[in-house]
Amino acid sequence: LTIIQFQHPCHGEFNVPIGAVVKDSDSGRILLEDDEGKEHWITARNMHMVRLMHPSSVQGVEDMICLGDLHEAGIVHNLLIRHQEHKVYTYTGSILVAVNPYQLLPLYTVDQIRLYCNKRIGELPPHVFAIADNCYFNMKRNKKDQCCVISGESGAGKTESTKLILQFLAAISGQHSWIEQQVLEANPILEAFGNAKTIRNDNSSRFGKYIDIHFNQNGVIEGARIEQFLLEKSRVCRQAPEERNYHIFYCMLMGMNTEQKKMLNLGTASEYTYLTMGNCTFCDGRNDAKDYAHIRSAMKILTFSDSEHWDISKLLAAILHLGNVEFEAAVYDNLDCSDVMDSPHFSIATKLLEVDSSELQNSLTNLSIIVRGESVSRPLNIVQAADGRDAFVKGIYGRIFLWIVNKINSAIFNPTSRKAKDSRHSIGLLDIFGFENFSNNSFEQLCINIANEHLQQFFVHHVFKLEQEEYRAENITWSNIDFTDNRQALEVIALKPMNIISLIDEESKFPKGTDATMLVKINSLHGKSKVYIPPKSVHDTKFGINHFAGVVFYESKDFLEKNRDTLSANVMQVVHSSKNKFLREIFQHALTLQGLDTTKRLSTLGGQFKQSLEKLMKILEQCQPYFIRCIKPNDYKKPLLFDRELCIKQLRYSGMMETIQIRKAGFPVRYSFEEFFDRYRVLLPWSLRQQNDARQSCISISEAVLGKDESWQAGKTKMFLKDHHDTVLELQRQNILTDKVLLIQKVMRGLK
Ligand code: AOV
Ligand code: MG
Repeated sequence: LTIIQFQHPCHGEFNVPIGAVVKDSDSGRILLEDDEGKEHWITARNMHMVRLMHPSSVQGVEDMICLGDLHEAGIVHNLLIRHQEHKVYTYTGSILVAVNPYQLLPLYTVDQIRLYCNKRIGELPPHVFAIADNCYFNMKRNKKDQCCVISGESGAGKTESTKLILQFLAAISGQHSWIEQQVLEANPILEAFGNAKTIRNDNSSRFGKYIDIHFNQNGVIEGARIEQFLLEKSRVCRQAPEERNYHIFYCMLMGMNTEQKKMLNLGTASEYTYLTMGNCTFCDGRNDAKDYAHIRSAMKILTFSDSEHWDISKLLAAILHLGNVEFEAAVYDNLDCSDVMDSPHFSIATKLLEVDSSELQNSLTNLSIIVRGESVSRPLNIVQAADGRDAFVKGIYGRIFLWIVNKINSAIFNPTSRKAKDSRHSIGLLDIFGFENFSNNSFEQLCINIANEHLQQFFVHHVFKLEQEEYRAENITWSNIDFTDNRQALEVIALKPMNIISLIDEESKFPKGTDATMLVKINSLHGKSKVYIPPKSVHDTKFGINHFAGVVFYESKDFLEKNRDTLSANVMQVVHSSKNKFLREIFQHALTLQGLDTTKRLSTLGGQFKQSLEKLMKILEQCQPYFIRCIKPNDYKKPLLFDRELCIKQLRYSGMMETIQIRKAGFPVRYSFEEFFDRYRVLLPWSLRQQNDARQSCISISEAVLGKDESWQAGKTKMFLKDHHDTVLELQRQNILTDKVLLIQKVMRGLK
């Protein structure tokens, strides 16, 4: 059998060769079976499309820098055959590529954790545990904070990878302590309140998180801190078809006992408007009742008291009842007005929120505005009233979420652990919402995609730019590798003066600004930019952005309102006069979190998000980063289905091809001569120990251990190595040190 590649004529944009074996032949034709099992006859006329595959592609390789066929077809073929063999992970040097298997594989057992503990990358088959272990090892060895940046589109496996790393770190840091348990149990709570079923992912993260795990001098977990980014609040009131609201609502309704439900007047999910907009109240493969029990026990572990849990439940129930409140049109003084329709839901909501019923009614159907220093009340029509109610609900839910994150932090954050900063270090795990492109995209998608744009820039900057700049500065023999840089796009969208986000922000602060005036401004400033695609006509409200991962069209309607994210003064008044202490507390707490007092103007959602992203990027820049690229193999959440085009698209925009090239040619591991000599002096041959030139000693060590080829280089101030050199050096050092210890033990025994 010959393994070959052939060009399939009908693959359009994704026309890359497919791997195949020759099955049969007859006069002038050959029959190929491609790597998905499909058969194709190739005639003599098309034989030029067929070529031999490199032997390394036949079995596949664990590290793509060893791939002989270094082109898209080779990469995809390698991932595909590994995927078919349930091999989820593949390296590109120390960068991990993880293809979502969509099935539970026996890869994450206690035995596997033990196996990967204290092993260098490359010693064992690629694994997310190996990345976690090397993060931990490097933190201790280099005494430097580490971070894992996990990227990939929605459903690719970022959140699962994050959980696996956390589980591994908790296991190897080794104390089975309360704090480790608490850090692990924070997840089910965050996911209950911040994840939901979307069409892309049954457990889609609707917020971003950065978990910073703090270790003491001995490498034991001492605490952690969770930073959250921009929860998608609109989901509380509205869900697209086949999507759900946040898990917690369904879990609560399935898991609470009858008595509790009676106290909150709750029924089943199908009775609530807010839970049925997507026409989907169940999610295959999830057990809401069981999850509720887990959430409850996790809350106990994280020191939520029973009364705090009850306070949260009351507000969640109030949200559901408010969602069922309807408005009827009325006309007073020739003005379109609205009244709250009579229903038990309104009075139950009033009771749960512990507010005055007529005050709440008044605040939902009227708007106070200040005219010439005096407060004037204006009636709202039924649409405006419903919008106001939704804004109130989103305000409550968003603040519950912030309060919960803060509560979790107060349990897991150990303030003393950050004091002695020199001796204690951390590993940060970044798990944000993946790149999204739905048929209808709004302000939330823009924010999500900007966050992904930032991450891609961080990757490009680290893997391509910094690295090549350093080669030049250190006089390393190097031929430049081209790469696609999303810097310019990011500048237009979010960084340079008058960027798109800042224009949206500016228009939001402008009292007369509308979505339409906002579009006019963006058009006039960016109409000619390659990054921005203006609406097709004056009536069109959609604009496009050319992101690194593809063009996304955004519906500009409601952008300003979503960005302003304010509640009317009437609603705030109702909150302040509420007898529900918890309701008052979460509103007060949110203000202190933003560092604002009530008199100051709240900053916009986009503004806050931009600020928190920039802060995050600064933190990441201080760390030694590891990258995990999650790939989604198909759109159907199915095991063993590998959609070649979908994968090629993801590999392309993530710059995988160039990444393999630079990792193959480059020297991602760098040590100053002093660092290198300090650590590996034991590897210096005896005959050369008299040398006192640091550079020369490092070269001698490398020649002795790594050989005299061109695969490593000595620069002006540093040694430049490949990922596998680091592994070889560490293993040899370990061996020599172990031998020495054994020798000393032997001598000691002899002395006795
Ligand atoms: P995401 O975090 O990248 O999407 P998840 O980590 O939630 O994606 O993964 C989506 C689903 O894929 C999970 O619920 C699992 O069913 C499955 N999955 C992922 N990784 C594995 C694995 N290693 N083994 C088995 N199944 C897996 V999003 O948060 O939507 O951007 O926002
Ligand atoms: Mg996720």
